Amino acid sequence: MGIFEKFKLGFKKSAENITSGLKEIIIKKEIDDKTLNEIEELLIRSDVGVEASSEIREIISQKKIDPNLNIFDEINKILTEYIVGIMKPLEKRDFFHNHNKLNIVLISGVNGVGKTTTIGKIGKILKENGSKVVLSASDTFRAAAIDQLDKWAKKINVEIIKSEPGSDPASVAFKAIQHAKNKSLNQVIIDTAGRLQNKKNLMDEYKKIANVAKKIDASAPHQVVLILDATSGQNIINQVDEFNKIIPLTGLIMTKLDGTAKGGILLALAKKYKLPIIGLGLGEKEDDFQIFDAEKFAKAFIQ
Ligand SMILES: Nc1nc2c(ncn2[C@@H]2O[C@H](COP(=O)(O)OP(=O)(O)O)[C@@H](O)[C@H]2O)c(=O)[nH]1
Ligand SMILES: [Mg+2]
Repeated sequence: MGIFEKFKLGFKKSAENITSGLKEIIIKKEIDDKTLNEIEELLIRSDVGVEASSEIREIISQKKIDPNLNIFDEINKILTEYIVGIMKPLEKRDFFHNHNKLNIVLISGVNGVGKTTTIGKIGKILKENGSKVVLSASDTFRAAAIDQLDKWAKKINVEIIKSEPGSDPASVAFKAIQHAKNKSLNQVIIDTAGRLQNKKNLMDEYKKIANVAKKIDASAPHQVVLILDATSGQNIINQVDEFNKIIPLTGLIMTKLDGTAKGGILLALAKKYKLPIIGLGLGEKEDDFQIFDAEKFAKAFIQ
């Protein structure tokens, strides 16, 4: 199965919701207020957010769809155009390009969202694109976290800088960045500990990592990427707010889209924050990752 088929399959539940919902709603040849309300409600139930849902309602009502056309197809077209219009500007393919200069990427997110796994996946793509990658095992909170990143480093065949469990995460990052400079490596990807929001000391450590990076390179961290778990529901919005407050985010990656009907939340996020979307996680394996593409997303979401 190709990655796009996997992606479509991941979105099957979300898409089926919308498709069968629309088919039930659109039974007449014209779109009246009742139908518009029902479409709006369906979209809200699919997690695309109140704002986007009401805008889509407005666009459909203004459109004066010719009753001789297939109304269902016309509405799908409007939805696709709307999604691509909002999300196309948020593509960030250059994240994966080899810029041939030191690029320090800080990976953030609460516990269990998929940070370490995602580092393995993006590290692999960066390496394939010619970057020289080093991972920084700055989640020193648990021994297992260091081992997990170590396994990924071996699997994708990149370097890793690590220290004993319980050691200072910022000093590990410092060593990783120094190592990159000494060896002319150009991508440093820093793993961090989760459960940050409600643990002040971990939040302080997170900030300290960024400050230490700045000491070596004033423009660092060049990327601050928040990892979000698609199955976390409305908590996702809080997580974006909280992390954005501490160090401004430069991009998002949403994981676990393979196991949920909640894919619509990505549109709500796009609408609310306009943060670049780097990619989507579609499973636990190294290639279960899709670099974000707005058209593909829309196609999978509407089907
Ligand atoms: N189904 C699925 N599982 C994932 C995905 N990304 C990560 N996981 C799993 O989620 C769990 C937590 O991932 P981990 O990378 O350790 O999260 P971290 O605590 O944020 O570093 C692990 O069991 C991963 O295999 C994904 O895109 N899809
Ligand atoms: Mg981890």
